[in-house]
Amino acid sequence: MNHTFKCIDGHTCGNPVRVVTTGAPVLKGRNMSEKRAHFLKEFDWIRTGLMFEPRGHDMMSGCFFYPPSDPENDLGILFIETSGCLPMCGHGTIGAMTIGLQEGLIVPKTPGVIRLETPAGLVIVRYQIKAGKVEWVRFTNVKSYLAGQDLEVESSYLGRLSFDVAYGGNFYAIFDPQENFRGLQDYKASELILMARELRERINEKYPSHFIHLEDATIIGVSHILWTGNPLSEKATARNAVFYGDKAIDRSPCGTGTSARMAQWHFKGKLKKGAPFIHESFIGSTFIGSIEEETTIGEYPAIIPSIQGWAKVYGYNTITIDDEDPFCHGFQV
Ligand code: PYC
Repeated sequence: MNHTFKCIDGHTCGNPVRVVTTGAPVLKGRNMSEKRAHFLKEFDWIRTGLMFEPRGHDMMSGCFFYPPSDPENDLGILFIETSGCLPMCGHGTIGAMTIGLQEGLIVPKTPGVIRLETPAGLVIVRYQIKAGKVEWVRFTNVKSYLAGQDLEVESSYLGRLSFDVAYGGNFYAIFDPQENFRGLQDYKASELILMARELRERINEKYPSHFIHLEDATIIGVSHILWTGNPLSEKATARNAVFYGDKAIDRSPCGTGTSARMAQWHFKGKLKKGAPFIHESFIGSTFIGSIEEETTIGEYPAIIPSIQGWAKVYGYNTITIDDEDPFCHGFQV
């Protein structure tokens, strides 16, 4: 049997976004978090088929749109990635909203504002369109907070390392320059990937129940490693390289990673509400972050960050997953 998916492909600041416009499975659940759980249980073959080789690649990332659970909102989104279905994806949000608006898939109830239901919670999106093209997208993310600091882990490549953990829609272990790690500028992407994969495993082994979202216990564990280092441009506030999936370094500055890092900086007194945080990616593309609100989550201080970036549409794709193809569900090497 053939399963056909129409897709519109684009990229956000260099990182891919594949919006799948047909073939979304019917999902049960009262919100996108429950729908995500249903998708992972019964339909994960669609994700692996569309994201992994030979139809995707190590960095591939995409989404499906769903009707909103709350009629006040515009739509729901399910992120599909090589790493699973993330609760929230920043570059995915910027790319998907750009594609959705430009291609007429999204018509917001209030022009200029999209109320987007994500598995991690409600995200408010603003945008600017000029001559039929979306110039920028800015989204106000879920509450972001510092979840752990000055923790230690042993790397077989670098030795003992200290790190912080922050949440910005996913949990990030943040490695800042220190004695055994001089900064991401000293390494190739392939080296950062190799070292990060081991660190993620060791952190989740060493701290098995430390990183559980304070309001949603389905979000659990460090899923991403964020390396920091010297910016390439004088205009940037900071630079990062985010490791996700098994072999990916985000080409964009990573929206949830930027949110997590802003929460870390805010907690340490390095970033004030309203100050621009220009975050540079591994390839030099930038997002503009800002703290919109200071708030709390449980008893912890938290921020509500906004992230602004741009995306481009580049392709229209009809992808078939044929049950008789031995690689119909994709593969990873
Ligand atoms: O932009 O939030 C993001 C993201 C997560 C993984 C890749 N990009």
